[in-house]
Amino acid sequence: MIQVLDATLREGEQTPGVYFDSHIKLAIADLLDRVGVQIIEAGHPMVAPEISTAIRQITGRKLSALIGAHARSLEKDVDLALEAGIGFLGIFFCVSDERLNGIFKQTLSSAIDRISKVIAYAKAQRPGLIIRYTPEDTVRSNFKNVLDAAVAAVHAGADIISIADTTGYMIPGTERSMYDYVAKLKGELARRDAYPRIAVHCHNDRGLALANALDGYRAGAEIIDATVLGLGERAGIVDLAQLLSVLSSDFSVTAKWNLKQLPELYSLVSQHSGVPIPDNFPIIGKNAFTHCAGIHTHAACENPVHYQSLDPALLGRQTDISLDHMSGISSVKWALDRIGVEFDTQLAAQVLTLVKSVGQKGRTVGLCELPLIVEWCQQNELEAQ
Ligand code: HCA
Ligand code: CU
Repeated sequence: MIQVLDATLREGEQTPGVYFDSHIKLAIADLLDRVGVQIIEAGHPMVAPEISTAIRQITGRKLSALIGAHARSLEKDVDLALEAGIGFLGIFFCVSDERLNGIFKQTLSSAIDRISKVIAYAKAQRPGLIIRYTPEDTVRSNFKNVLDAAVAAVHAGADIISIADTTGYMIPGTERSMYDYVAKLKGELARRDAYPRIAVHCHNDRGLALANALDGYRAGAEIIDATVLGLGERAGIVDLAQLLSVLSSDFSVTAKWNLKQLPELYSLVSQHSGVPIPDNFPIIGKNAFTHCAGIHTHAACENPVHYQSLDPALLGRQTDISLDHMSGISSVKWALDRIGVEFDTQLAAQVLTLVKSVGQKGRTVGLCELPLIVEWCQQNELEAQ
């Protein structure tokens, strides 16, 4: 069964300017738990004492989700994470030749030693701990280095190997395919008697994070990382709402996710991150299920499926129709019905004229403004008699 790991409180806080106060972190964790994500990566305790405390408070809430922390490949990071009471630990260490030679000044075998020691140390401290090892920038690192490090990590006690596309480098259907990478790594690990669960962590630098994550899933990845609003370093990672919606509606995943909680979660995170939700943001944006042009609204009023391939009810939302310069008589008919005004051809034509003229000023007529327009049209009609 596929598991979704939400990293809003860890990767999401790596968005420039984003920091969630501790009480907001708790509220976000609660909502993520209500959405039903299986793993919450609650932070990197070494970053600040407040983060350690917040992780401890989140683990103290006894949520259904597994609560995790992020750690470098160092015993002191592991100790701090364990003190926070976590059940999941993500340990990362890059094993690309460029990074080993240029930054860490280490050989591959000493890096692998370090990774194995830290993993074995963490497992010895808490045997039930679920450990993920991530070779950072996995997909651009030498495959042999990744494989050697992953095999050693699994043999030292890692349960999960995460394939990180740290720079959003992968492109489906090319030689940089996440599908091929997952398939190849799984195969090679099995040949070395290592059978970890595979996770994918896809950055969105090319706008392909979700496509790459789904590619990884089709090849057998069992954990996908995401964040609310796709927050994270640079262009961020996979957006949680998009991921859950596509898995639920297109891949028939029947996990116990409650997508109706997503709008509340998104508004909380948007408010406290200062990152606005664009109107045209898929799934959650104001316009995600709103039809505009007359031809569209005419067909959508008959049956929304003509212009909609996702059911807004999944999110507890409804199909909407905007009233502006593109509107047609069907849009007005729909809107009059919504505000409880009986349809009349003449009235509707007048309302449409006014709606279009407001729309040409670059504004949409809201349903609360519509009664005023109706009244004005009726008054105008009376005066003309
Ligand atoms: C980071 C990089 C990371 C790590 C992912 C992981 C990435 O910010 O430390 O540890 O699984 O994209 O590689 O987010
Ligand atoms: Cu990342």
